[in-house]
Amino acid sequence: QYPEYVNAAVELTDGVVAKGLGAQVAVKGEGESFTYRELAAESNRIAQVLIEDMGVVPGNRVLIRSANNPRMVAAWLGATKAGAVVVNTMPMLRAGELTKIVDKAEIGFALCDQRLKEELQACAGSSAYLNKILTFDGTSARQGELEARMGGKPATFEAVKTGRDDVALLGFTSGSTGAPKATMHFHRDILAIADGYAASVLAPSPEDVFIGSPPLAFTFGLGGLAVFPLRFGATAVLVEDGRPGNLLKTIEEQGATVCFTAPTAYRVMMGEVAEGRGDLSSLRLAVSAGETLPKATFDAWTAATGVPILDGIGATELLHIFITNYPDDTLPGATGKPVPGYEAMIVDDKMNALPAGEVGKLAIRGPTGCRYLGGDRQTAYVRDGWNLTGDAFSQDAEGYFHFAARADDMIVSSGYNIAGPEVEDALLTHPDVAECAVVGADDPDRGTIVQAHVVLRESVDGDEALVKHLQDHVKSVIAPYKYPRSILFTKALPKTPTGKVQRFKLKAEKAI
Ligand code: 3SK
Repeated sequence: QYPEYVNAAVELTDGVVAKGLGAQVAVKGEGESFTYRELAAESNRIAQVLIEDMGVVPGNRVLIRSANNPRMVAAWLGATKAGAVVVNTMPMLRAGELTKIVDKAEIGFALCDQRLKEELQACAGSSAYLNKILTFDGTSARQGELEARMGGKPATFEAVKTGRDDVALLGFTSGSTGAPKATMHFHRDILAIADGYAASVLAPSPEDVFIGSPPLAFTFGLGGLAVFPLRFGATAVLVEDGRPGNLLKTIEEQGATVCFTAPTAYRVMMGEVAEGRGDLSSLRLAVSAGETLPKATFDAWTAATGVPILDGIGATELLHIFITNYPDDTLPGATGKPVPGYEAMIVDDKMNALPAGEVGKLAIRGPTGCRYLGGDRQTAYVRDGWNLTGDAFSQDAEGYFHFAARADDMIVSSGYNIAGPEVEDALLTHPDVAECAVVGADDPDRGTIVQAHVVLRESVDGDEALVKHLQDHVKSVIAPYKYPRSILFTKALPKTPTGKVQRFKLKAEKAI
């Protein structure tokens, strides 16, 4: 579908200018905005600084460290135009975590928001690879080292001639163990997520205003808040503070039309709206991913806002969403059907397809399929051209896929297989429960018991009576043998920077 030579960043900037949309706002942050013409020029200047002043050659890896702001988008596009392989990193990472990434990907160059430079400098001090860091100004003041150098560069630049199959991006994923793994993505992959998922599910137009909370360093955010709006000449609104309160406020202020975030944020926002605080009526679509969207949340969101909410599942390995609900085809509680161009099947350990209704491993084949850097997980997770996502799913007779559990969220208790997320869904239907995570905990009698870590709604106190009440509630919603024999009340659940609950941390905690 793509020409032999294509540069994704050129397509997302100059390509849009060439369609006559140069004056349209491309990215809007708290301090500054760039039109498509300005974004093309900014990224051209950054590419020249990287090549001429820093010595980047095609294929070099360039790390970018920033919160979500227009400068980060320009830096990503500039490095991509320079033919570099970009590694976007989460702003909250510490030196030790950055060093693992830098060493794994042998990264020599970095562009870093100057407000975040200390941890990166500490990382450079202990890394054999990283030796050239240029800081930029993530605010609108243009006071960074990068901006000073950009001043001397022309606005035009002929991007490095990259092949459609040249690696453009390394997406890092921490998995459940914390050891980072990198997935490699080509220039064509970046375009394919927009031309596949976004075109067929979201149908964006230049009138759209995209917003959301996931960091651009997470490919969920990079797709939803940069690639998709830019591919269609729409506007991306970037917030550095992606917490639900600020997201809700900015949606209203900016008249956002498409939102990307996780179920937890949708729960908080719908609670505010239901109580008359905040207005989400500008939204035409809400995309939910990162965690499965429980039917209880789907129903409550729909009742409170009336905005279509589309659950989907993606993976850094496949760059973006590959199974989704559609605006005209949504089954509440299900993850949906494959995105056009992708195939999905449920398999056993030997890659045999399983019949409808049976829970097995989810295997995906499609245009953005993954190659792991260093081949670490290639043999175990990429089989016969299919990516094994590490999730347990089933497919029903109508073709909808249903999430059962992360493979490591299956709890075997007294010989019963219990999917932790199913117990979570049951708990979430109780009005006192704000959030919860269910794990297996060691038990001398049963081997393992179902243990729920529960965050209660404000003003509700957790005591023994409530434990019993919640247990009875679960027994009334799902098969009683699945009820959580242990319930622990907590103020907050441990989460990754991308908002996923770290169940492995809860497993390490002791039951009371
Ligand atoms: O579902 C996810 O967690 C995901 C991961 C990477 C990219 C996109 C998505 C939705």
